[in-house]
Amino acid sequence: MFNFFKKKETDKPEENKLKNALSKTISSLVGNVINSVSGDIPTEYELDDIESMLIKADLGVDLSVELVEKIREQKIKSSQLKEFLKQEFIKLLDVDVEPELKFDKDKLNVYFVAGVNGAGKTTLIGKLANKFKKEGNKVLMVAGDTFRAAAEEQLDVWSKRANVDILREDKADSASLAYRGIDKARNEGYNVVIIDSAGRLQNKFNLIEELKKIKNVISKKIENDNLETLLVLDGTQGQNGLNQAMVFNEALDLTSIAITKLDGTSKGGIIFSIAKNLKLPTKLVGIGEGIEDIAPFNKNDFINALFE
Ligand SMILES: Nc1nc2c(ncn2[C@@H]2O[C@H](COP(=O)(O)OP(=O)(O)OP(=O)(O)O)[C@@H](O)[C@H]2O)c(=O)[nH]1
Ligand SMILES: [Mg+2]
Repeated sequence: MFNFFKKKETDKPEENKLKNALSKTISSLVGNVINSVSGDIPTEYELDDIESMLIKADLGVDLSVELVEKIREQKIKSSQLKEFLKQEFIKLLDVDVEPELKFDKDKLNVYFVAGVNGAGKTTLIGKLANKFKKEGNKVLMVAGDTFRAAAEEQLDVWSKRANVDILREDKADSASLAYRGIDKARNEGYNVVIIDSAGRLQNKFNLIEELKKIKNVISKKIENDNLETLLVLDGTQGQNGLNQAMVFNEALDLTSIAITKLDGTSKGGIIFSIAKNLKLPTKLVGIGEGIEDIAPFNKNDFINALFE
């Protein structure tokens, strides 16, 4: 049984951890909004304020305007505002796609991790490798960021922390390294391969072309295996992340998103914006710099953390 992605009813500490990490987002998206109204029905002035607050929480302009319009039209009372927001947020997350990270213990599971520099790719790979390893899997990391000098070293440190193997090679071509990583996994009985990639090349065009090449090579190697193409977005970057996601999705045909650095940001509204605009599931969230600071993105837990 792969426990990491199964909800554990008794897992209160995990829920508290998520709630703590989200504390600023909870204020920006829910607390401040609810506290901003005083009378029976929100006034026009208060509605304007709510709109600005939602935009600041990175829900996106369209969505913020749309929500406030609904509050106005449906004559939502101040006392109903919290429940109204909750129901709207639940609807937004109700994307019609598998929300759990692909994993099948009888297959080779390949995770190709992409994202702009500093988004948190390498850190996420360390955390994810650790989780998979603890669940009894044989994990191989591939140091696919061959561009930045210290990148392999950084992944190496994470491989030691997580106690998993790594395939690295100075100045290698990253697509060919990914190719060899999958071969190695097949030959040596690994069931999880996590491939890191560069976040910066000479320019953005080169980066996207390079990532496309790697994805192409990986796709050709995938037989009856699982491939998850994961985009890592920095949660503190808000709407910029949405634009990045569109570009990466176009190039790489993403299957999921991981949002990092949700701890300490008030801009967690980006999760709703992504769900609405991209129709791509957020499957993981990063909630700190430590190896355990990762959580599967569970819609109910997220909503509960925001509203309870
Ligand atoms: N607070 C917090 N910091 C994080 C989280 N994830 C990553 N970081 C920090 O973000 C910084 C960048 O993380 P990396 O994992 O190196 O990012 P990257 O995408 O691999 O960056 P490049 O290799 O330069 O493309 C590091 O200082 C991490 O410790 C998170 O969930 N919360
Ligand atoms: Mg990196």
